[in-house]
Amino acid sequence: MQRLEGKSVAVIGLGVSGVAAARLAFAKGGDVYVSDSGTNAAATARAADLRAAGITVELGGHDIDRVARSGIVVVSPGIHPDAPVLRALGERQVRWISEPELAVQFYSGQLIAVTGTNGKTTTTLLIAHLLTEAGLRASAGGNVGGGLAPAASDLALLDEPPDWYVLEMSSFQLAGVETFRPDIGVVTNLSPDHLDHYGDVAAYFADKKRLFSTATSGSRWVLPRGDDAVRELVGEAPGERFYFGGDQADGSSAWVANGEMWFGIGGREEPCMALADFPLLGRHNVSNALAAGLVARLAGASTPAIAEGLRSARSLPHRMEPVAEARGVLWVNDSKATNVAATSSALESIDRPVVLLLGGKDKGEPFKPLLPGLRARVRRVLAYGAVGPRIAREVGGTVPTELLGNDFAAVVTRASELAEDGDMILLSPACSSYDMFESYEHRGRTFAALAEALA
Ligand code: UMA
Repeated sequence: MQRLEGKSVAVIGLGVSGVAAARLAFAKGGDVYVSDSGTNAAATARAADLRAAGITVELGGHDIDRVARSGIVVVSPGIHPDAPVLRALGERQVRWISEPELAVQFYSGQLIAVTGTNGKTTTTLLIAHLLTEAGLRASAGGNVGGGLAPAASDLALLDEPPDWYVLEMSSFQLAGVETFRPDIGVVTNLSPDHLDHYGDVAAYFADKKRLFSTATSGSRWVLPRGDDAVRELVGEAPGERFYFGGDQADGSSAWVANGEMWFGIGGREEPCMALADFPLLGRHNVSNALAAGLVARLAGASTPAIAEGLRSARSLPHRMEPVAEARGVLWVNDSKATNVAATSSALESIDRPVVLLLGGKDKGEPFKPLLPGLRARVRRVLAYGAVGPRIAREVGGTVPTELLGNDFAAVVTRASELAEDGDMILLSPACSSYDMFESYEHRGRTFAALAEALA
């Protein structure tokens, strides 16, 4: 699809993806109508910007008749399938697509798509970094969020189109793909998630599976070795499979042996770099690096260039991000860990004693699954915030735990008093932040500022 002249395009939702889709469709000549059920200040400001550009915007509801008459309907990923607007469209048998599905119609280079439950953002941005460092022209975007990379549609409007588009794809976005066909598709891993959106795990996996719906014999898939859920997801999809994380003997193309990362493609086995030289913290990031390096090899980057790129990789904000170090104590901000699985994975990947800040808003998740990680690595749990008393009840009998209140500065100060030479003070709270902060970013920034002051 090169132009949209004479086509009416309806965009549902005026968040980051709605704005990007509307701008792209308008730039390509479409007759664009955007609507959002909200009327808050952010929506009003976005509406004003789009209207100034000449786009029709409605706030406070959706004109279903108008949407149903549109040639193309783009739905924002966060809108639940049971939302009245999508039910109404469903009743009229109106087909809709997701924003990246619109975007890729206007891409001129090769597409790398990254999905999975954890590690998507790190892997996506690392792939783009490795390709760029190797002298290839690459741009990253998609679900990434947090201002770290643009929406998929924004990449279609770049003055200088890249040769490689690297898109992070959530299950919500994959739910609305039709022609979306990655040249290289990556699944980082798979475990239950988003159960507040999906009725069950099967529905979540079914959307992820759409990554493979347009596969051809020319498709290339980068997959974790030994992940049964991923193997089932890929099924018999056409295309060549490349595995990371196993070992040389099991046919993996990227693996760790004797403390080094290795790549082996086309019968050529090459050591890449010592794990000790890889700057990102945690074992899960080694897995992300193997996946990203393997994609870069497939895209034509040399192993030495990948080693250079991995050496200069930097952790993303709020994801196992070292924020201070003093007197042998490392302060790490993992505020993005807003559920128990994320905190478990953080604990699994650390090999030094931890003073752990655990707490926030109560989402109802049990904390018992944290016990193995807590027992193995945690010197003391500091339970704080609205959910603090429940944490103290559920883990306090097994692991040394102190119950603190809602004064975050006091919590961080207490962590500083408790930490000994060689320890890590880790904010990996397993809860959302809304009892005390505006967002996980706000919580992470506050922690980093306090850490810097105390260290
Ligand atoms: N809305 C309606 N009608 C409704 C319901 C909602 O108009 O019936 C409106 C809301 O008022 C709101 C908009 O729709 O204005 C919702 O937009 P959205 O929730 O889809 O959010 P966007 O700002 O468009 O951001 C989305 C992704 N958000 C979600 O999937 C929830 C962003 O991922 C992504 O970065 C962005 O598109 C660009 O691709 C964020 C995310 O949290 C980072 N993703 C989840 C995750 O990673 O776990 C999936």
